[in-house]
Amino acid sequence: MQLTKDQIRSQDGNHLDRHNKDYDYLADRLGEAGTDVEGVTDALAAFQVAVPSWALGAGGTRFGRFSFHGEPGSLEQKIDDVGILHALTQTAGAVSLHIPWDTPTDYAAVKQRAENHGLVFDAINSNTFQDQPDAEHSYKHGSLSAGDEGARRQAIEHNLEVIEIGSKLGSKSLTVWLADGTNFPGQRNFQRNLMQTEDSLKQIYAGLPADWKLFIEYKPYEPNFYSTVIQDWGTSFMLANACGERAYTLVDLGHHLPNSNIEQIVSTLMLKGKLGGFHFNDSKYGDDDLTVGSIKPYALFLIFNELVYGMQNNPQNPDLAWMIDASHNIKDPLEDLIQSLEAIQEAYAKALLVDQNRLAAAQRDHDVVACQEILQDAYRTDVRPLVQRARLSRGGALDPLRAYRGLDVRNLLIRERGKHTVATGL
Ligand SMILES: [Mn+2]
Repeated sequence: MQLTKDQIRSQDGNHLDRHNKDYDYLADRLGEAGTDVEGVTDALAAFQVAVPSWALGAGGTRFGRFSFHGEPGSLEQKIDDVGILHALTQTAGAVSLHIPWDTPTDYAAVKQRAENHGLVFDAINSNTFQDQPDAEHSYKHGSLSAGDEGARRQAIEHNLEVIEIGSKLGSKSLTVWLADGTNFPGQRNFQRNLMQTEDSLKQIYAGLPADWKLFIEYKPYEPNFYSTVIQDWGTSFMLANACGERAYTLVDLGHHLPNSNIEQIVSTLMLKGKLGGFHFNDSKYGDDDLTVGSIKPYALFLIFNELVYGMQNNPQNPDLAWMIDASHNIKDPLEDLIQSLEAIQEAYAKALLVDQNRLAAAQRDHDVVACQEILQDAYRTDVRPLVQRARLSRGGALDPLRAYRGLDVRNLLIRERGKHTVATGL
C-alpha cells in the first residue's frame, strides 16, 4: 500500500489557512529576534529518522502481547508501513532491519520497494539475545562474551553475515546490542567477559567494509539483572576505541539509570568524535520504550540542544544515525510512531532556536539566570508551525495523525492483510 500526494493533500482541507497565519506570526517574531527561520525549516526538512522493522507491530511485555490488527506480516509489508509514515511525515526516510527476521529472499525487489517509498536502509541490527530454532549453540550464557567458544564463534559469524546482508541493501552501519551479562554475583568473571567481548567485537570490526561503521550500544540492566557486559557509555566508548576509528558508541535514551545526565554523555561523546548512533524513546522508570517526548519532553530538548551544538561545533564527529527504538503496547504502532516523529521534530526545532551566541556570552558573564532564560525561551516557543512548514515543503501532511485517521489507513491495511497478522522481530 502506498499513499499518494493527492490523498495526503486532500486531508489538509481548510486547515492550511490557519497554518499560514500561525507560521507568518511565528516567523515574524523569530525573525525579529534574529533567528534564521528559513535555515531552521530547511534543517527540519532535511532531518530523517530511521524506523526499525520491530516497531511496526504491537510490542509487549513479559506478561503478554496484545496483537494489533493489520500488522505487517512480511519484510515487504514492513517497508510499506515505513513508506506510509514517510509519506505522511516526510521525516521517516529510512528503515532499520533486524536479522534474522528481515533477511530478504529477493534483494533487488526489496531494494526497489524501499526506493518506491523514498526509503534507504540505515543501520542494520544483529541479534544474539535469543536462540534461533536451527541454531547449533545457545546464547543462554552469553554470545560475544560467551565462555563457550562455539556460541561465541556463532555470534561473531552471525554479525559478519548481517554485514553481508546489509551490504547488499545499501546499509552502511551495523548496530550491536548485547544482552550478555549475569543475573547473580559470582556467576561469571567480569574481566573475562569483557575481554572476550572486546575480542569478538574486534573480529566483527575486521569484517566491516571500508565505508561502514560499527555502533556499540550499551544498557545498564535487563535481561540480566546483576551485571551487563556493556552496561554504560564508558564501556562502549572504551570498546569502540579498542576496535578502531570506525567504531562508535550508540546512545539509546532508555538505556540509562534514572536521572542520568544524558545530555552531558552526548556532549562528551561528540567532543571525542565517538557518537555514532542515537535511539529515541521515552521512559518513566527504565527501558520503558514509550513514545518519544511523552514523559520528559524538557529532557529531550536539553539532549537535542547538545546534539545541535555538537553538529554545529564538532566536525570530528560523524553524521549521526537516528532511529526510533520504541515499543507500542496499546497504541496503533503507526499512530505512536507519528507521535514520536512529531516530538523529535519539535525538540530539534526548539534546540535550533537556542541563541548559542547569547548563551555563550551569558556563560562568560556567569549570568546563570540568563543562561536558563535563553534555554527556556527556546523551549517554550510553540514551534509546530515551523515543523508543519518543513513537512509541507516536502509534500507531507499538514497534520500527519489527522491525515492517517482521515484516510482510514489502519482499516485499509486490515482489508489488505487481514486481521490476525503478526509482525516478527520484536
Ligand atoms: Mn536501542
